[in-house]
Amino acid sequence: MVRLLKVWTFLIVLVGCNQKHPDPPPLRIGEPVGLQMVRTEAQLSKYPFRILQQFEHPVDLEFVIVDGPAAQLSMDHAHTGQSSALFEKKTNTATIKLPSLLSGVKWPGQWTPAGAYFFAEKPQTVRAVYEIEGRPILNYAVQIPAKAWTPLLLDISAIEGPNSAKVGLLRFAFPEGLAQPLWCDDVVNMNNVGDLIEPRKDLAWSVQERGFKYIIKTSNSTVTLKEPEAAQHGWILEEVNEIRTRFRSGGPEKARVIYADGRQFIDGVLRPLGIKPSVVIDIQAHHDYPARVDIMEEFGRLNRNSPGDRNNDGYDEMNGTYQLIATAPRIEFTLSPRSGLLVRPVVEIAGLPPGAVTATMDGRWVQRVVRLENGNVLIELPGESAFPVTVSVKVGQ
Ligand SMILES: [Ca+2]
Ligand SMILES: [Ca+2]
Repeated sequence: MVRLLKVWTFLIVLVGCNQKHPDPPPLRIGEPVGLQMVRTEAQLSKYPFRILQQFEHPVDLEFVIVDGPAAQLSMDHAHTGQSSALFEKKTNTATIKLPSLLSGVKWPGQWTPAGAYFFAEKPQTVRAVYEIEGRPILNYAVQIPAKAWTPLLLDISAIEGPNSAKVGLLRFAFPEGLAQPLWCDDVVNMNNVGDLIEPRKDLAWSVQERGFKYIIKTSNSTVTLKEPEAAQHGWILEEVNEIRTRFRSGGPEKARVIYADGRQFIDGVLRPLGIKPSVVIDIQAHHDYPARVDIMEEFGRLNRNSPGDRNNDGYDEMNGTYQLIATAPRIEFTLSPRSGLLVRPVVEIAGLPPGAVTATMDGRWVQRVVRLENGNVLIELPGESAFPVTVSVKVGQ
């Protein structure tokens, strides 16, 4: 039976793999971070889960082939319902018959990560293999922590070519046999395919999540960022809207901001995506020598203390944004180029009250105005200018 539910576990370990060629399989022991808590429960709850098997009745065990002592239903631990499948000591492999569980279901469609939850009294190494017609296609080893139901999911979307439409077997192997009992409850798959920024004619870019990766397409470039489930230093999405998307990582590169026009800043350094070199020169000059900002005092002030502002001049190099604080429902300011051109400057304004925001630049309407989750207002000013521009932003009529 297929049933939808929301994720409700606290400790989540998701494991993915990105493998294009089926033979030979990669052995990437320990690549996923595994035990780090990479997402909050609230973030995970946005994904629908489908339970393929709950191990509530003896007949449910027929969906598992065990190499070793026969699997049993156990009431000792249950992830859902009353019981789970218990794999005894000395079990070598347990194979889930996904084709039987998924008969009649379109595969994989949007349901790209698939796997199962495990529970052990002590940490347990598990190798997860996704097999099609006897050949391992995805292959991962991960350590399940002690005393916590932990999902081990494989990224089916990483499979390309004719194999992508075939339902495979999900094999869990235990090196040298299990030295302790292991409980398995819920075989699941998850739908995390979605357009974060839909491809549209009037937008120069799109942002999609598929399996354990983000795909950002700008007009001349495509960037694929692996999520922490698929790579040790994967990227966590922090913000996405029609102006930009922001990611962070625990790896050597910490912060990545990509704007719709292909401007990309990695740890505050401009790394343009598919932008003409002649335009890159102007963007680089604007980044190195940002404009002078004059704000009418009664409306607000420059924020010189944002975390990514290296020299406290009010321009945040990490995000490529001017940082302003409004002290009234409206704010007016002038940006005066110090070197070269202003190239689509982006301004982030804190302190504006809730409500619809409108902005004008030199009397013309500004189209790109976004209210961020934290209440700040993000504005991208259009075009390029060698001269000062005056901007007016207000909330309400
Ligand atoms: Ca159960
Ligand atoms: Ca600065």
